[in-house]
Amino acid sequence: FRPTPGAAKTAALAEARRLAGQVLVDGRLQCPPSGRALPVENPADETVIAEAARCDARDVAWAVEAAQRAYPAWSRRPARERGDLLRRAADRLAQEAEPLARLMALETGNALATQCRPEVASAIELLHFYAGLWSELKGRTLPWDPGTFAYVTREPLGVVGAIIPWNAPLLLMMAKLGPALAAGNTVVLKSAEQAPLTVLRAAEILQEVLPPGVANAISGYGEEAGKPLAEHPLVRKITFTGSCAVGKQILHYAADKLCPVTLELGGKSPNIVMDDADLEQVVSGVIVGMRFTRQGQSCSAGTRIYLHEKVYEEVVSRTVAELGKLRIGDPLDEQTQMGAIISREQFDRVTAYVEMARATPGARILCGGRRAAGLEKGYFYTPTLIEGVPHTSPVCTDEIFGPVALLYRFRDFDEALHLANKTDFGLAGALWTRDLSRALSFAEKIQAGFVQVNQYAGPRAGLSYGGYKMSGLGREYSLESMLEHFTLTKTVIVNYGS
Ligand code: TXE
Repeated sequence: FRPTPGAAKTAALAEARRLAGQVLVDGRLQCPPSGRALPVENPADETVIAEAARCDARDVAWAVEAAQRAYPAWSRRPARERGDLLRRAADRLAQEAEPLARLMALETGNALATQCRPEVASAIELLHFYAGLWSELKGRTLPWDPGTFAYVTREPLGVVGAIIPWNAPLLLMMAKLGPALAAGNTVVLKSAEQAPLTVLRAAEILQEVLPPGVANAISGYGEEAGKPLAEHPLVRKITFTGSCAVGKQILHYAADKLCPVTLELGGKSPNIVMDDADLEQVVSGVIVGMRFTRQGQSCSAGTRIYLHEKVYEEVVSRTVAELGKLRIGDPLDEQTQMGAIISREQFDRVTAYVEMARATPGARILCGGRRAAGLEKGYFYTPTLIEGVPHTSPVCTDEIFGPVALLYRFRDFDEALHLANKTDFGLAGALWTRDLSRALSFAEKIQAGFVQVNQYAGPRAGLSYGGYKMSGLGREYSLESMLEHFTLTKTVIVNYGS
């Protein structure tokens, strides 16, 4: 049974109001000590849907202390039991998938059908993945000096501080909680001020299965809640997804206490189409790559598109035609393929970049470049393709994080590769070709952490995901992410006498 958009919205609004003002700390939904609130907006109609908790340093300390109290028992629990609890938690999320997806559509503006449902499924898959990794938390023994027994074990770090953005709240929540909890850490997770409710509801569901204090979810602004969380002396690991600028600040906070940090930051990823590619595949792949079904608000979006001169005109005209068919509108409507940009601030930012391109000599807007017609309320922007923007322009060097992609024409592979690598970022990249040696050469030479040939999918459970250069530090979604970023090794040498 699928309710009408109106009924789905009413149900999601009721859920948002039930969660208002609260955080999930120490095993239950409760109001934090400060009792302050921040408005959460529906980006599709610009109304306030609920007042979420606006945590400050005192609230953060209160949550971290709860996580610290839960740590000894959780870390000592057999890894297999932790895995079992996480698997049951993932199963509970699966039972609540539809209301979670609706709440997400309400507060993020992402379309229910094309973005929110698939995201909930991916988040559950990711938690299942980490739940199954308990047997990988193993150490090793070494043949050391005679009469000694030497071994290396893995231990959790303690309380993890996790800070996430709004663009994929549930997936990013599980990308942090999954490896941290599986390895025996406890967590305080701060959601983004624009999208705290889905995370809070998911934390409440996890809480039905997990011991109190193991997984805490708080909300608030970056400076007020994120900074004290990262700086708190009991937080022994920080994992962050967000902008480059804040990522750098996080490193500064961590420096004072020498705390390890994982950063998943922005991107401006290249998508290169050779003249021997299957153009049918290319057109849909380029569109999927731009992530316009989530308004381009994805760190892995392929927003610099390099087309071989022989196929340029054809790919451009077919892509423009396909983008014109994208149905933009109410995120809760089953027919909608593209929803609203998260906030007025992001909408204005996207608009400013497009206007900068419009004013650039030689640049041409091929489609979009304006607010969606007939949708005066809400932050709806049309899918936008621009050609002729110089590689030195901020439109090309900055991550716009909206439905805007740039097109470039090239003559040969080396030129395309050179331009593709001409960026401070290095998160993702793709090449479309039937030539195997070219594909492998691209994989070798592209400076990016997530590389694809003849497809442009997002991260999936099991395969490492993370950036080169300014796109971040560390890897997520994989076994390495749990072992390398959420455990410490300890070497023990026992001299038992010969
Ligand atoms: O990110 P911020 P914003 C990029 C994208 C976007 C831009 C701005 O280009 O246009 O960032 O988005 C918390 N100490 N990405 O403003 O500010 C904040 O509360 C501690 C790429 O939303 O980085 C939120 O929880 N925490 C990205 C989180 O950091 C702080 C996804 C992200 O906010 C803080 C999102 C501080 N001083 C945006 N300041 C990706 N990699 O996918 C803010 N925060």
